[in-house]
Amino acid sequence: MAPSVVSTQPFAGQRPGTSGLRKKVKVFQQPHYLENFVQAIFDTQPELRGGTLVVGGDGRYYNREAIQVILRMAAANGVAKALVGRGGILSTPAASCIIRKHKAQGGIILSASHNPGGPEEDFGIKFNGPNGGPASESLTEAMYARTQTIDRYLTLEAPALDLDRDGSAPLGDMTVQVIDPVSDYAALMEALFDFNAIHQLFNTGQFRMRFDAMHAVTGPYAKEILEGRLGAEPGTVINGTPLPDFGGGHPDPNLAHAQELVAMTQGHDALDFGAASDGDGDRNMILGKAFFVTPSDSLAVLAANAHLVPGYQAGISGVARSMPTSQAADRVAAQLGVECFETPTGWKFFGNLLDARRITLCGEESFGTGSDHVREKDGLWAVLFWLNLLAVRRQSVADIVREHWRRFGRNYYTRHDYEAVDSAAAEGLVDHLRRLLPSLPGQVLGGQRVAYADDFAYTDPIDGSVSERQGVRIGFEGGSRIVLRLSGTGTQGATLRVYLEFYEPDPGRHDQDTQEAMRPLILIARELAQIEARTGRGEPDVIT
Ligand code: VG1
Ligand code: CO
Repeated sequence: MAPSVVSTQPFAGQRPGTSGLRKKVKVFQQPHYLENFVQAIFDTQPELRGGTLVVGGDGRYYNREAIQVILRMAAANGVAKALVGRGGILSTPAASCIIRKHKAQGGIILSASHNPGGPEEDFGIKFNGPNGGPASESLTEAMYARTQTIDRYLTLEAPALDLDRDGSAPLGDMTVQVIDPVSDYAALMEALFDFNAIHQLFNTGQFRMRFDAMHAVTGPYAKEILEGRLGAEPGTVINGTPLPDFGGGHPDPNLAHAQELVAMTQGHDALDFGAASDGDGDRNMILGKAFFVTPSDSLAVLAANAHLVPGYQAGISGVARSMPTSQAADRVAAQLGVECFETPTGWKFFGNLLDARRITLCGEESFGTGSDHVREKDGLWAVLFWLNLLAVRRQSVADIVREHWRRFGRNYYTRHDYEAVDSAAAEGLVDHLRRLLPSLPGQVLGGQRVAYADDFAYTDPIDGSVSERQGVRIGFEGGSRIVLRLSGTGTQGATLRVYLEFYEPDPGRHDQDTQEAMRPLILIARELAQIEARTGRGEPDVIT
C-alpha cells in the first residue's frame, strides 16, 4: 500500500480556539476539510513520524468516520503505531493518561466537549503533545499557519478497520492497536485514591449517590470504577451509554443542563451526593444534598484537603486557576504557603506549570478541576477526590464547604453567558470596555472603589511566552471582581461571558442567595459593558 498524495486547497478559519478546532459537523464533512487540518498536525509534528499516536473521541456523531480518516493519514505520514480506544472511545483525561503511560509522541482527540452532537451540531479535533496536554498556543498557531498554505495531504487507499475488537492489525506500515479505553485510566485512579475507604462508604448503605454521564463518554468509565471497582449499587451511573447525539441534550454538567440530576439532590428523598461530567469527560459538577459546589470553591476545598488523599498526602507544591475563576483557591494557597498562579482560560496554560512541578492542582470556573496526574482536566478524578474526602471526613458535602467558608471566607461567584450574540456587536462591546479601562481605577461604582482595570495578559513563568488580550478584569478594593471575555469554543456567533465575584468574610452572611447577593455587581457589569444596548439581550441565556 503506497501512500497517495491528494491535492487540496486551504480553508479559511481553521484556527483552533480555547480547546481545539470546533465547527459544525457539516463543515467538517466538506471534502478535504478534516484532512487538511490533520495534515497540518503531521506537518508541524515531525516527532510523530516513526512514533506512537493515540486516537479516540467522545463518541459523538462523525467520531468513527473521522478516526478512520485519521488512521489512514497517520499510516501514510509514517506513524509507526496507533493506539485507538475500542469503539473509537477515549475520554479526554483517559487519552492524556494513555499518551503518558505509553510514552506516545502525541494524541488526536475528537470532541467538541460540552457542545451538542448530531448531524446538525458540533464536532471538534484537538492535538495533545507527548506530555499528554493540549498543544500550546504557539503550536496551535503553527498548525493554523500550515492550514493556510496547505496544498496536499497524504493518505492510503484502505478499507475501514474494525475498531470494536481489542487487538492489533496492520494498516500499511503502521500497526493499529485497539485498546480498552478504561483500564489504564481506572488503574491510575486506583493509585491516587483510597478505594477501600470509598468502598466502605458505599457499604454503609447510608450513602446514596448518582453519577450522570449525560449520554456522553464517561458512562463506561464511571460504570467500571464506581459500580465495578468501588461497589456502588447498580444504577448509580445514569445516562451511562455514550450516544452520538448525547440523547439530544447539551452534555454540559451545570445547573442549567443537568437538571435531572439536580432534582435528585433535592426534596424529601434527596441523594447525599450527585455528580456529572461533560461530553468528553473532563468537566465535573459536584452536588450535595440540596447543595451546589461552585467549581471555584471545589478547587479551593480540594487544595485545602489534598493531604487527606493518598495521591497527595505529601502536600501540594502549588495551585493555579484560570483568570476568571474565583480567588477562593488563592486564600488556601496563601495559608498553605504555596505558590498560586493566575493563567488565561484554557487547560493548555497549566501544562508548563505542571511539567515544572510548580503546581499540583489546578482548575477553572467552567467545571474543570485537575492535577499533575494527567495534563487535562479530569471529571471523574474530581468526583473520586470528593468521594475520598467524604469517606475520610465523614461529613456531608454542605458541611465540608460551609466549614471551608468559615475558615477562609466565602467567594460568592456566578457566570452569566449571553450566547449566539452577533459577532460584530460582541467585538464592539469588548472594544468599548477596553477603551474604558484607563479611566476606571479610582472610580466608585455602586459604592465600591475600582482598584485596577486591565485586559489580562499572561507571561508564562516557565517559557516566557506572552499571551495578551485574555479578558477584561475590573477589580475592586475588598476583592470583588467583574471579568468579561468572549468564548473561544462556540460555533455560532459570539458568546459573551460575564464572570462576577465578591468576597464575604463574615460567616453570618454566608447563606445568602448567590444571584441576590451579586445583584449590585451584576448591574454594574451590565451598565459598564452596555450589554443590552449593544447585544439586544436583557438577560443572560445561561447562569451558572
Ligand atoms: C470554555 C471554558 C474554559 C474551558 C474550555 C474548554 O472555553 O470557559 O474554561 O477550558 O471551554 O473546556 P470558552 O473559550 O468557551 O470560554 V471543554 O470541557 O469544552 O474542552
Ligand atoms: Co470537556
